Amino acid sequence: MAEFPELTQAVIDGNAKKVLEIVNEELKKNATPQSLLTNYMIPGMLHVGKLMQEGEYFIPEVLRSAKAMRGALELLEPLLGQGADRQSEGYVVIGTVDGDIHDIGKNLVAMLLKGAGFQVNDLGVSVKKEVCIEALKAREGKVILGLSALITPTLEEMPIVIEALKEAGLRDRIKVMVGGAPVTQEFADEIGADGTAEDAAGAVDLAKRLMQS
Ligand code: B12
Repeated sequence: MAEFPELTQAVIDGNAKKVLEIVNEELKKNATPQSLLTNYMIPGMLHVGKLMQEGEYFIPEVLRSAKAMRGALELLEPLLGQGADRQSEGYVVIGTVDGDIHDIGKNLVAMLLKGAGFQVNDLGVSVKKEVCIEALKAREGKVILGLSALITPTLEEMPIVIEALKEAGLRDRIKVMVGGAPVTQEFADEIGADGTAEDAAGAVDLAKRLMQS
């Protein structure tokens, strides 16, 4: 079996207590939340995906790992937000599309956006298009809508939301960014989104570009 760093292995094992312990220890040693996430925790979750695909892990094991991730994300979130009391970079409404309940990646994107100074309205998971429209209407001016999807069938929801934006007369002031493991640049172009990014740091760069465009 492959050898992983202790923190990565603790995520794979779904050992929430150990994940928290190591994260706390590493923070005391001045590790940054970004590096703990990018170098250790996300690779752990990706390996869990591989084990699921290979039929070694089933939903209960995956949920244990997801829970361990969530506990540590709650601890890291305020730290990522430090220094964000500057002028707002912009306003982002974000959610996982209707029919899809995966939220670890979406939460990471939301966290890093907040950390970078964006105001974020996180609508949660399995968000209906009407709920997106409602949240966007409540805010004037340029707004970014971030849509996340992890399962291929729910990708279809993304163009449906974009169509709903057009019908509501909102498309010209709403910039749409889409993401999630199955989303490609080609798909984003095809459905008329304004951009996509492979990871949370890329999502922040993209959001900054979209605010300037
Ligand atoms: C954890 C997990 C679960 C957990 C979710 C817990 C939670 N709270 O999220 C549970 C156990 C609930 C689950 C359920 C299911 N899952 Co699941 N799950 C996963 C797993 C293992 C990891 C996903 C994850 O968290 N990745 C880590 C994060 C950090 O990465 P990420 O989500 O890709 O996000 C990053 C980028 O994509 C990007 N990003 C994400 N969102 C956005 C948004 C924007 C705007 C931008 C710019 C960028 C961006 O930035 C993020 C940070 O770097 C994946 C495997 C995989 N390799 O993806 C399968 C996977 C996604 N699941 C899968 C399936 C099939 C299911 C189920 C249908 C299983 C079932 N039979 O019930 C259900 C879905 C139920 C539903 N209706 O949604 C399949 C999907 C296959 C497909 N392509 O269609 C996968 C790929 C596993 C597999 N190989 O078969 N799952």
